[in-house]
Formats: sequence, structure tokens, C-alpha cells
Amino acid sequence: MMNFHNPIRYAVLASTNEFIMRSYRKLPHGTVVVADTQTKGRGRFNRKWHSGRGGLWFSVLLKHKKPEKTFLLTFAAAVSVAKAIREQGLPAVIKWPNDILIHGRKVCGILTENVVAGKSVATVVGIGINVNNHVGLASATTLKSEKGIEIDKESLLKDVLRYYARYCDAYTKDSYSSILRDWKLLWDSGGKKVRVTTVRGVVSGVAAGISGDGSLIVRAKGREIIVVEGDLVQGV
Ligand code: BT5
Repeated sequence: MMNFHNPIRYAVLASTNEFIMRSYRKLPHGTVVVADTQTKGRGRFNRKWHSGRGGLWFSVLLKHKKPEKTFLLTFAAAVSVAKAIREQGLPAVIKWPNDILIHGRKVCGILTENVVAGKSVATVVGIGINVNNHVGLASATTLKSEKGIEIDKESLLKDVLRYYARYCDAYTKDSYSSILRDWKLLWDSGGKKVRVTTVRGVVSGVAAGISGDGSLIVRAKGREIIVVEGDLVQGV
């Protein structure tokens, strides 16, 4: 059984992902690092992640031997966060690849970073949830503003880790179907119009599904386009 260690806590860190990436060799599988604020919170493609006081900013270290399956650890994290938020009675959904939205606005982002050495992988899954913090972005929301009351960050963290432990057990046992099934149940874009900005250009069409490596399949003019990485906008 996966057992997440007592979180290592800091009042301030540059970034919980950076912290683990720097010392993953010395840290055990299942390490969790939490910071009250981050001074250099990061998103994908080196973007900035606003990490003010009142939010839940943490990273999990997972050591494993399945480099080609790492995306499932990110998917499982998205499902765990969405389920924990739904327990609060809020309609959280997943936006490919790994954002959690409530009423179309981003409440959580996930950044996964890997160090691969042959078959051995150290995966750092960084999760940022807007809880009681303030984010000055029109595209963002917080649990507090959605619910109208302060949310207990500690019990939210426990809920996310409880779900995540279960999916990590499934991952260890090569039993990936529950992760993909639950991800698809909470996925919001299936069959809808999307536009994805990638480094190679913009892809528009209908979100048709997810391929075996977590890529998005977009159907456009009778063709299927596989999108490995990008930023998705729905309904355009
Ligand atoms: C993400 O990147 O969404 C991944 C965010 C991961 C943050 C966690 S916090 C703990 C751990 N430690 C870290 O340093 N990072 C992880 P991306 O999909 O690239 O989205 C980034 C974009 O989201 C930015 O360019 C902004 O537009 C927007 N954004 C920034 N801060 C936000 C926030 N707090 N809430 C919602 N949107 C935000």
C-alpha cells in the first residue's frame, strides 16, 4: 500500500517542485513537500504560478521504473484533486492535460517533472490548488470564492492524498484502467470543440479522445491529429 509520509512543511520555498528536484536522490519514495507560499512557483513551459498565502502548494515524489507510463501519475493526480474538490460539493472537471476547472475557471494546475536514468524514474508531481488565496487573474478561481466560505487546507490535502495513494497502488500493480476510466469520467472536453495551441501551430477540431500515452486526439475534417503537448481552449 502506498503510504505518503508526513509532509515536510515550509513557510516559504522558491518552489516545492524545485525543492524535490534538487534533492530527490536523498528523499524517499512517497515524500510530500508543502509550502505556505512559493516565491518562484512554476507552471509548464517555465510559466509563472501565482502562489500566495492561503493556497495549497505541494509536490509528491514517486520513484518507479515505468518511464513510458509517467503521464498516468499526472492523470491520477488530476482525478484525485477533482474528486477531493467534488467532496466539497463543487463541480470540478478536468481540462486536458491536467487543469482542474470550476465553472470554466482554473482552480488547480499540475506540473510533473521527471528525472530518468535508464529504467529508473524520479517523478515529481507538483499540485497547486487555489483554496483561500487571492489570484488576480480573470481565468482563475478559488475554492473559497466558489463556496463562499474558507476551506480547511489540511483536510483537503489529506483527501487528495487518500485518493492519490489508491491510484498509485493501481499504478504499481500495472492496473491502469481505473486511472484512465476515472479521468475520462471527469474530463469535460470529450466530443466538444477545442482549439489547442502547440509549439508547431494551432489545432482546431473536436476532442475525440486520449491516446495510449496521454496525448489528445483531435478530429478535424475527417482526420485525426495527435496533440502531445499544448494549451487547450474549449468551445471555440
Ligand atoms: C500549471 O501550468 O498549471 C502547473 C502549475 C503547477 C503549480 C504547482 S504549485 C506546487 C508545485 N510547485 C511549483 O513550482 N509548481 C507546482 P500551466 O498549465 O503552464 O499554467 C500556468 C498558467 O496558469 C499561467 O501562465 C497563468 O496564466 C495561470 N496561472 C498562474 N497562477 C495561477 C493560479 N494560482 N491559479 C490559476 N491560474 C494561474
